[in-house]
Amino acid sequence: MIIVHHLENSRSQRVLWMLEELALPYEVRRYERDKKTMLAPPELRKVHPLGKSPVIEDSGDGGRVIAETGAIVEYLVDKADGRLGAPANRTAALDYRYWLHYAEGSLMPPLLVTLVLSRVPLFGKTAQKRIRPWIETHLDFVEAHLSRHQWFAGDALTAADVMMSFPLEAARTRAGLNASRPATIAWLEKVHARPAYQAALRAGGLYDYA
Ligand SMILES: N[C@@H](CCC(=O)N[C@@H](CS)C(=O)NCC(=O)O)C(=O)O
Repeated sequence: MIIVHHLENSRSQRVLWMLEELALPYEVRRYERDKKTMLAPPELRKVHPLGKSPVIEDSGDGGRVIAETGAIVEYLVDKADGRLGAPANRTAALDYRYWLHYAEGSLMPPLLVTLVLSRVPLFGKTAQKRIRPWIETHLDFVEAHLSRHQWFAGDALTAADVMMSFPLEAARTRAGLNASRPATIAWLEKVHARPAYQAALRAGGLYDYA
């Protein structure tokens, strides 16, 4: 059995979606954010030293603890004998690897900076304007890819799509992603319509991005 240490309204939602798609049994331990700071509660540090979410614990693997969404998602692909993993086609497999890393490695950082700046009085708004063009470049890049491909890594859903869901949801909620990028919006709608995605939302509780 896999225990998911899940923080409300967070990146961790992707792990629940992944588990639902793979139909692997899991249990959710929910954590609430501090209402003022929005940080995770200190209990999460007992699970992993960084005190962030997601973290999973796998009793089927001696209680092994895995942190970092990308590492968790790859762990689950292995556990499911490769389902939702890299496609056989070489180009699609390289796309798979690229987008899997791009989600947290390239797209999330400017989105996180803009979120943090939105909470900084006065100087925050001006600084946010400097970041905006970077985000626009990223969103154009994603739109160009999705206007040529059904999914991030070819013609079927993979873990790369799961990884890309949170940054694109966050971009839609707080960084101006809208109908002017129709392929990306269509992809988000297709994701949100999946029964496994909906089941994950029910399992996770509060989530403002879907
Ligand atoms: N790159 C890491 C980021 C983990 C992370 O920052 N998680 C956020 C949730 S969106 C968190 O736990 N924030 C609460 C905090 O920093 O206290 C991952 O994808 O797992």
